[in-house]
Amino acid sequence: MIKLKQNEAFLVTSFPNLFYLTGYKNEDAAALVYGGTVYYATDSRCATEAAEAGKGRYEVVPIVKGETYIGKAVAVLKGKIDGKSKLFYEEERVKKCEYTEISAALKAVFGADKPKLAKGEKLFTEAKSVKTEAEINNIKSAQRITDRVFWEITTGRNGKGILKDGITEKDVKNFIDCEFIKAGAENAFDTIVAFGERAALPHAHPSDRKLKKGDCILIDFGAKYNGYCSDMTRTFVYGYATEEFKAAYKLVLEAQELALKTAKAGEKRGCDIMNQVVDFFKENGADQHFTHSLGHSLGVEIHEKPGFRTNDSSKLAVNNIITFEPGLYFEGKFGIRIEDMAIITEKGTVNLTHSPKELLII
Ligand SMILES: [Mn+2]
Repeated sequence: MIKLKQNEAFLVTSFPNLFYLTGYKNEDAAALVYGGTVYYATDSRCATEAAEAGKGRYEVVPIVKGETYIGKAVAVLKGKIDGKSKLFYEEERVKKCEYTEISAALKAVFGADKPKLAKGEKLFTEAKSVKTEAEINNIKSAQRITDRVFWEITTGRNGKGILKDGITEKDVKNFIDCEFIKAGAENAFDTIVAFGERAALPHAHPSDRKLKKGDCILIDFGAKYNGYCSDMTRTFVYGYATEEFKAAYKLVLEAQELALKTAKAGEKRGCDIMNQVVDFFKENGADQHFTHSLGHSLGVEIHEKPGFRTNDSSKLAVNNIITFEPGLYFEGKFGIRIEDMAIITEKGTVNLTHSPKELLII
């Protein structure tokens, strides 16, 4: 939960942060955090259900005709704070028209003695980066579903999985997305399935490309469970693997294991872990094929902070959950990415991803 001082309040308008605060899924709302209470302004379509769901967690303030979510949430503050106080808002998410509406609402409620608007995004970023036990359990459940779907694809009850000559990237994507729904989950993001040379495009959109012997198969996917994301990538081969592919695969796996071994809470920064992997690829003459960052935090959103990026100097903390996803991409030939999620601890990392990583040949 975000931490505020006594004379501070926070107006929340973005869906991810509303969900983070309330655990209730609804885009048409605004929330006001003040004095340890979350006031949730929504309309009559959701007010009854939201009040039921929010017992003990937030208080619903229903809007009536002519009122707005923002106006109603700001009005909660009347008589509570004044011109010496701060009202935080989400400066990285609020649209210009919403900012104008917030300013107008403050003026309407407080007149000249209105609280100052202040940038508050960092309060959410920091709070969300440290996962609670309940959040960790949701992410673990999401990953369990993802691991199971990977098993269905590659092995399944018949021991052969679903892959065969002529199956398309779209077919595999559809299979994954249906399995998520059957498991009571949804997609954390758009599933990526890429065969052969298309795997050299790190974020390929699934196409009608048919599977043939000698293709690599790159699948980047994740279930979302109770609103919490998982994220995993596996690359394997259909039929046979070339020596070139095997060597590159070994390098990606070694890079990932190196990062998983090095990351821990305390002095290590996101950029340190990223740079270490870049250096490792450099020593092996492959750094020009590693074209993206090494990883990102995730939770109610698929991309959160901190991350393993050259420009992220934030220190890793206990109960961050971050992906470790090095990749090497060879245009016109193949691409390889291996992605796990791990919890950061004082001693190191605890991997939440359990699908096998030794090179799989199907
Ligand atoms: Mn990822």
